Amino acid sequence: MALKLLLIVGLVFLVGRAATADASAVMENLVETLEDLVGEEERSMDEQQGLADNLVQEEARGSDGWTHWFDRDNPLPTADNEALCEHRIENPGEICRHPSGIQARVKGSNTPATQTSEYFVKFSPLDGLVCRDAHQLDGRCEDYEVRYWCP
Ligand SMILES: [Ca+2]
Ligand SMILES: [Ca+2]
Repeated sequence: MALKLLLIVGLVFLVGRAATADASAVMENLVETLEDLVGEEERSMDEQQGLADNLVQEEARGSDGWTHWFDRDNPLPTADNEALCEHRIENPGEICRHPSGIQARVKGSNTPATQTSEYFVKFSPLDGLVCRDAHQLDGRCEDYEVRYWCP
């Protein structure tokens, strides 16, 4: 890429000195070529980014699109904080950019969070799950684990 640019700059310089009637047409062609090259470079960077995103998702998903279960916190002393932002920080590259689903269950059981009748501050694919002890009738959240769906 750098070499191509150098050649083009050199050509532009020569054409500028030639000052023929065709010079402006040649210049236009060169400018177009330059724009094409820059466009190519940008496209190839986009492709690389797309590839990296795919790899991140491939690593995170099981055979069926779910990540593994995350359990980073315990209800004591104040809350069970299973927020997506925390999971991302602690597990770099393991969760895709836009999870479209979330499942939460009482850790080590098959009891879905939705069946505990506890109140959650956050519970969505882009937030994760946050349960505060103070919000519960019995003063204590269950210990939850969550996983994300990466389409
Ligand atoms: Ca409880
Ligand atoms: Ca937990």
